Amino acid sequence: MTDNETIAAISTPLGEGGIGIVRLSGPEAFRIVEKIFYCQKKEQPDFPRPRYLYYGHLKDFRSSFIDEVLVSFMPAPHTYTREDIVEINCHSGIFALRSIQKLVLEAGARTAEPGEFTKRAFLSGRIDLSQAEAVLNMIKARSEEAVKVAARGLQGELLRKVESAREQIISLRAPLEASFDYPEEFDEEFDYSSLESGLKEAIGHLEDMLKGAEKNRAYQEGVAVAIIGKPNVGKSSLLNALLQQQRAIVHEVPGTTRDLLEGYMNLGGYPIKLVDTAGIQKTCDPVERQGIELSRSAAGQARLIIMVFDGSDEWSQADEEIAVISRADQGLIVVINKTDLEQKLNPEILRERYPELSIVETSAVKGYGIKELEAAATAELDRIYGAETISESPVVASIRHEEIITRAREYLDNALAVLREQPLEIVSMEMQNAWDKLGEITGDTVNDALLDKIFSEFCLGK
Ligand SMILES: Nc1nc2c(ncn2[C@@H]2O[C@H](COP(=O)(O)OP(=O)(O)OP(=O)(O)O)[C@@H](O)[C@H]2O)c(=O)[nH]1
Ligand SMILES: [Mg+2]
Repeated sequence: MTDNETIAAISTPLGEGGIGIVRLSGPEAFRIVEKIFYCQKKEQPDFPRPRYLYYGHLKDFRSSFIDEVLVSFMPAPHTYTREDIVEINCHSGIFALRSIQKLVLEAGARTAEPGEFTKRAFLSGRIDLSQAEAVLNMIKARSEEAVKVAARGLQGELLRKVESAREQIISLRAPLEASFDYPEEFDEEFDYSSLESGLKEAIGHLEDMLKGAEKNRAYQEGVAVAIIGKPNVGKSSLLNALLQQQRAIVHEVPGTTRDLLEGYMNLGGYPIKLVDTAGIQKTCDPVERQGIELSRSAAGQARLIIMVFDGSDEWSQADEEIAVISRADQGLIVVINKTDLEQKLNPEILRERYPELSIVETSAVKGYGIKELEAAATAELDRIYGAETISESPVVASIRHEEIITRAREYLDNALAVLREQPLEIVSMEMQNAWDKLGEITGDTVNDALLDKIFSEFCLGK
């Protein structure tokens, strides 16, 4: 299935570092590197020995010295792509790496597309699509928990669960199909009840796979948390305190923050994208109004809202407008800030409005209550995503997988619904649809356009 070209890419980050790697994969990989690699051991009859590290240097076609390198030759099929692979360990610098990349292209390789090494690993059957996506998740993981989820995907946990669900569907369909092919042998009443209980069991398995999926996805993709409030309550100060850096401009003039400002942090293993927003109030200033629209849209997209009120200021209509912003499906934390100043805000107003929440009191300037705010946010995230630990939850960690399993479950639901009402051919077709759909996770029933889309999200060189 793979094309026959030999691909090459810089596989380490492009920057200054101890070691950089240029990697080649394909049938010409050895010959291409042998043209430019100079090494004393080259005359030995067993050169190049598999997975042996050769010291030498690279020269271009005008015999100019390029770099001192260590090169390993890994013959197919026991490699990442199942093709011949060569890795050139060189000095890591942008120009050093680029000049080696240019050299291997001159020698006959072509530049790899993003994710093409992993795509070849998939096309050659070394890994399935769920494992290929786990590779991507591993690279992009922004917390330890995200790494754990990706590692489980990489070891094929999702693959095994999906395959067993598909096998279950096949074995349920077998008697159905036999009754179509040999109707004379099935003149007795069809055994509806065992198919019914089998379908229910299969639906139960798919539902189990979806449990905890949202939490896994949160670990993998991160959680958007928006800080909202009227102007000057200390939103930017709280963002800075949480991020422990002077990320946002803080000023006594209300309306300081005009644009959305993002910072990244970790809360209880959840990678958080913390968004500071412009203070929301009625205004005629067109620029401020645009900023406020952005604030409202950031609040709308957030999974968790940190709603900030100024303890040193009396409750006002502007606070009233903030208090109605969060939706029932979002997490919410209510903060009274500026508790180091004389308090004019009556906290009862908030307690009555949010009887089920504990209200966090902070002073962003003095650093009071920041740990409590973090703990409250972590507890709220656990509440949203379910507090079960990661090892108990399944390995579904992407919206793509979630949608596929949900769709497959719908097909099985349909099969169950029409079981005693419609011809068995319809039941069987719905089961076939569920089986096909699940194949999109492993890559068994996936089209080229979808494959291209998935692999285009990879970085170059992977
Ligand atoms: N005393 C005291 N002052 C605070 C506290 N938090 C913020 N401030 C001050 O309040 C002013 C406004 O703070 P910001 O963090 O800029 O407030 P903001 O909510 O981001 O304001 P806008 O961006 O204008 O909406 C600044 O002068 C801060 O130093 C606090 O806990 N205690
Ligand atoms: Mg601000």
